[in-house]
Amino acid sequence: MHCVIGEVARASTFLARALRCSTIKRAINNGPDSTSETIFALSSGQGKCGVAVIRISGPASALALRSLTGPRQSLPTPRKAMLRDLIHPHSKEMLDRGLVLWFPGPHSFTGEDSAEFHVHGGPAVISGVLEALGSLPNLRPADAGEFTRRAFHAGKLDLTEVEGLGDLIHAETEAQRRQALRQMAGDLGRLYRDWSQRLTQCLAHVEAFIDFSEDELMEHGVLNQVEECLSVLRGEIEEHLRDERKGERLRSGVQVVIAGATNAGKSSLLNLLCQRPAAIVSPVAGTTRDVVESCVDIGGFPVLLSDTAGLRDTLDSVEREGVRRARERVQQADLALVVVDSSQLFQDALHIAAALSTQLAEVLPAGEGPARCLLVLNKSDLLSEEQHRGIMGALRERGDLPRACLLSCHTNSGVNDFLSLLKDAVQTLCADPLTGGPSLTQARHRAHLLECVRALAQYRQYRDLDLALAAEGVRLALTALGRITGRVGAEEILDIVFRDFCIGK
Ligand SMILES: Nc1nc2c(ncn2[C@@H]2O[C@H](COP(=O)(O)OP(=O)(O)OP(=O)(O)O)[C@@H](O)[C@H]2O)c(=O)[nH]1
Ligand SMILES: [Mg+2]
Repeated sequence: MHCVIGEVARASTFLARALRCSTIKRAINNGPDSTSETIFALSSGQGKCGVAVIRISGPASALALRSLTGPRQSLPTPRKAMLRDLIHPHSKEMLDRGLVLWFPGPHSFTGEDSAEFHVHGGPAVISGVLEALGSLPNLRPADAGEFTRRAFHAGKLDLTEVEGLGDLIHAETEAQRRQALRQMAGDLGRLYRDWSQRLTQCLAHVEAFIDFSEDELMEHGVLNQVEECLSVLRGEIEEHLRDERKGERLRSGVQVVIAGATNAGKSSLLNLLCQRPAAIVSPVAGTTRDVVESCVDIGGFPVLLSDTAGLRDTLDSVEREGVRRARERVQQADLALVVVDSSQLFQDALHIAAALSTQLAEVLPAGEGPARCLLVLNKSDLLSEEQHRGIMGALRERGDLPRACLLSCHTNSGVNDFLSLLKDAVQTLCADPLTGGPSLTQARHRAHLLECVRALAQYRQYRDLDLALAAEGVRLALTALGRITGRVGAEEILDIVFRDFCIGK
């Protein structure tokens, strides 16, 4: 035990010291030639595991490989795993026996000479190899996302692909993984590059017209072609923007709020959906006051569920705040699950549908709530057959009510039907990552695309007044598109994009 604690302490002291050194080094050398440094990091996850992967990238990678595997050993065949003893270059102590891989640049992830050590995933082995690498000249620990940053600078990935890679690492559901893989494969980048190429062509024609039209060297109708091309392009970009944020929603999760009167069974529904007692359930009306959140996977789609305080007038100031928060959540949510106690509903048998409308209006004041909502009629176990039939009949007759289902959080009856209704609703709110064009997945993309559309409007506004000013609009549109893929102004955007990357990626 003592020994393990000692190893962990040694590893963290070493890492802290190495990170301090690397920060100082970078403060001195903050320019683009920081890529002449060789970086290393543990690329697999932290903690004990069967195999850990330590990655190196930069000009001293071959030296590092040789230093740890013995100078007499030849470099491994490129991209082929070789079993080697790993020896500390100074103490000559054996650190582990593991696989080494050699990726000579430019055919590597970063485009630079790179290597990987696949070692046993114990803390002492990992810290031993990291310390051995840190003791070599010109090697330093990598910053968060630095391998990917180098890949971007080497032109291996554009910014949308970098974002796709980041999303893939964070993907928690199947649909998120599909969308991230598609973006990482370059689908979105290709779409934006195609638009850029068409814009570049238009700009070239407009500039040629400005320069040569007086000499009558230009064909007639060039500007008409430009006009036609820009208007088609604008239509395509606007269509791409009219996505109701589906791609962004799939990336960050669908916000689903559970709302309704006190004691309807909202917290019971939350617990049922997340399969754990996330919220307190009790027969006391007004049990939940704060918003209780839980992330769940609904049919491969990420959902952030929020259970809220039951809506009622109250003199209790804490509960009043809870009700205010509940209403705020309802307004922000993509989908509301309006929970109703069906056994209470039946007391007003003649007016079931009217009573449901009233409860809905209580949760979703006109024009304020989310456009989409599902009615969850809970506590069906308390209904007689006849009552059950009465409610189903009322739902059938009133086509203006949202989609509804009758269920019991106690007996689980009706839960499967509810889940498929919920999955349908969530799926409609998200992009389908397998069909259609690629979706924009970040607010950043949207902002640059809107900038692009505005710049194209400048072309239309000035084309008959001042062609040079109109051409400037096309140039601005191109810049806006270039910012999405990182072709333009990358440095200022890079820090934002790489913020979520971890060390070793
Ligand atoms: N019979 C029956 N009782 C249920 C069902 N679902 C919930 N209950 C009970 O109803 C009571 C209230 O449930 P909660 O889940 O706390 O209701 P809530 O809507 O969160 O209540 P507040 O937080 O007070 O607004 C508890 O006693 C639950 O056990 C159900 O399907 N059938
Ligand atoms: Mg509750």
